[in-house]
Amino acid sequence: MDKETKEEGRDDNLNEEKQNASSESSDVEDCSEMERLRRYLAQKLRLVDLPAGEQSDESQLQPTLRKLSLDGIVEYIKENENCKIITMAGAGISTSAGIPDFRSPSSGLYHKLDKYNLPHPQAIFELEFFMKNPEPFFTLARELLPEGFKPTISHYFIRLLWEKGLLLRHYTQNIDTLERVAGLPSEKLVEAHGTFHTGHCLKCRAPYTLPWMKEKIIEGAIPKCEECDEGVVKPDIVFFGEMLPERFQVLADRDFVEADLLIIMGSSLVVQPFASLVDRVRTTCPRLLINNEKVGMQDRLSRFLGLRQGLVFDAKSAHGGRDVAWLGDCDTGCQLLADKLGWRDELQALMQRERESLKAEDKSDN
Ligand code: CNA
Repeated sequence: MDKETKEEGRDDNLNEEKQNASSESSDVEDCSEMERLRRYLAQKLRLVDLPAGEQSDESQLQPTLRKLSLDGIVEYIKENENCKIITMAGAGISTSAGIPDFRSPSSGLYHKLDKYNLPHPQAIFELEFFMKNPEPFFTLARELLPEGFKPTISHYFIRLLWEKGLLLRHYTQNIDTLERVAGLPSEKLVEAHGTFHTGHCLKCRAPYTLPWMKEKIIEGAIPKCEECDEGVVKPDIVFFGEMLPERFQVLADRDFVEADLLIIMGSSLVVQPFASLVDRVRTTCPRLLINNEKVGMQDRLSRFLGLRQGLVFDAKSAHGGRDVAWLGDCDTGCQLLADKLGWRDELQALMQRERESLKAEDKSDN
């Protein structure tokens, strides 16, 4: 190789290095552009997780969990005297009362709907389908009606949180009214998917009570409005395609930013907008899931984009580790939590008192 070729070669290398350098610097610019965008979103929308050390003042001041376990949650509650707790529940807190959930394999209602000949399982709770054919819903309602079902340990645990002044609010997807039966006051309760407690005529909106609807449904009749003589009376449960109650929207906006702890129990966290409530607490608020299975977890795309979405049961996450999954039966989980908090006797006494008074009510009804 002559000198000239060597020089040319060196020039080529230099050019390549310069090009690499300039593409690296444009990469750096791209990265900083991305970073700027992330920060902008973080500030404006509060959607993005910033790396540890760049968190807002809010998160630096707040304590996170020392242990990512039920014991860590217990410690956290004990140390925060005025801990404001939000509970979120789904059908799983009522299965031990004998009411099937939707999605559990084999025992869930969606696996038992063949006899209704539906276009798809969810149709039974779709307004459009109900308007055309209300019969399948009322046949199913006979199985679901709050008839003789008793609240579970989980319901009474939530009531105990209220009695201890720790319950900011209970958000439920359940329509079985068992929170009311357990004695939770209505101002502490958000029935996000409505309730069987009341009903309305779909034509003239005349209101009806649960005992009135119950009588018709148990007889096997489709409840027809006695005011307009035409409309079907539908329990005030929210069907797919209907708006959630205004109370849900108003209180969710107010409550979730206030919460110090979120406890989610017995839900598959797939029905929106309820499921996304878990993302509305502050980034430092610990979240405890008590459920048969892990649910509501951050998906890969959200993780890749750094979006603050879904539960992250991973101590190394940018959340700094604040989500705990306790897997198993809701009643067992609530009992264990009560035991560890030193509330065993109180929970026991509360349940005994309430169950006796429900028995007395049953007797006086018969
Ligand atoms: P779902 O989708 O059926 O999920 C229930 C979840 O709870 C699943 O993850 C189960 O693994 C879990 N689970 C079931 N039993 C237990 C248990 N004993 N201990 C621990 N985990 C358990 O129900 P979602 O509530 O998430 O779905 C929302 C729907 C269900 C709402 O629209 C409700 O109206 C509807 N629903 C309500 C009731 C009720 O009021 N009791 C009954 C059936 C369906």
